[in-house]
Amino acid sequence: MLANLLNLNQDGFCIEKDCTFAAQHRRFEPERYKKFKKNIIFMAELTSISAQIRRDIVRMVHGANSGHPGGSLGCADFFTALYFNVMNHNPAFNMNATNEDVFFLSNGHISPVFYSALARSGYFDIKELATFRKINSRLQGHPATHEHLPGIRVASGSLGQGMSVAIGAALTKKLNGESSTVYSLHGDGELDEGQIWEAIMFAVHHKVDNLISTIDWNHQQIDGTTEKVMDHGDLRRKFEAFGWITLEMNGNDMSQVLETLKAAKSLTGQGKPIAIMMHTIMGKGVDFMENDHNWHGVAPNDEQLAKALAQLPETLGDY
Ligand SMILES: Cc1ncc(C[n+]2csc(CCOP(=O)(O)OP(=O)(O)O)c2C)c(N)n1
Ligand SMILES: [Mg+2]
Repeated sequence: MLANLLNLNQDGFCIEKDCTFAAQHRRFEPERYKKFKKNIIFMAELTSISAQIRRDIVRMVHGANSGHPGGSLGCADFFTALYFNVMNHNPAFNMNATNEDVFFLSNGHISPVFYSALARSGYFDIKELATFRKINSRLQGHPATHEHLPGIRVASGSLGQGMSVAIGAALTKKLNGESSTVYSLHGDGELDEGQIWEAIMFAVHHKVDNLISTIDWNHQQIDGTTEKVMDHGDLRRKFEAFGWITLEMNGNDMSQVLETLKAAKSLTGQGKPIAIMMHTIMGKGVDFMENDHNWHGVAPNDEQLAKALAQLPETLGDY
């Protein structure tokens, strides 16, 4: 199945344009070739996980006839990289996260991608994804701690609060002498909230250098483009002006996401918080949802679901 996704033949050799590279390295540099082959299969694994997460998202939102597919689809690659490669975390969930990396979702409306990533990485049974937004489900529209869903450490959905929470956790880890990292994710529309900018200043003043905050810079929000609703200008320069270390990446290119998150990790411990400006496409992976704010929080109907699923390969098996 992975071979099909990447056009590898039965021996794992690339059938497409990288062939020449593969053939050369196979013949002349066996060690380097082995590394290349391992990498390409590893990337295929991550890409196949994010494809399944995208299927989960549209099926969950369709099943509930409500929810937020747009931002969720755009952030599927980021969640895959975090939960399947970058973070040191334990799916045998422990609220305190001692000696673990922690992630806080501040833009809580994109819960479908969060729930799918948690289930797919072993926090709870993938079958539970079918209960999304149903009465008495632990998978509420916006994550809440009183549902005791493994992986959820804070309620979110009321925008603007998650960076303050992440800073609190990051300071706690420093006080406890822990070297682990705190990650947070924010929508670009979410940056309209004043509390975020207080947190941005606070993190610099208090040298919160074990925090990596990512901004989903998709230029879309609930009622239109961010340029139309509230123009942020050059977000990267704003974070820099406030004193953060900043990085930028294409959040829908798995290798860039991995590289940038690793670069961010290597910049921790230098007295400054780190922000990643993540360019994504709202609705990524479903052509009629892409770049359209109307898919911020609307469920696909039966026909739209079928069209969407035809574009999203089932790689790990549907729930
Ligand atoms: C404090 C607060 N104000 C308003 C809202 C309503 N609201 C929900 S999502 C959203 C837009 C968020 O935009 P963005 O973070 O860019 O999300 P995207 O559309 O890209 O998924 C708004 C205004 C909210 N959830 N919380
Ligand atoms: Mg947005």
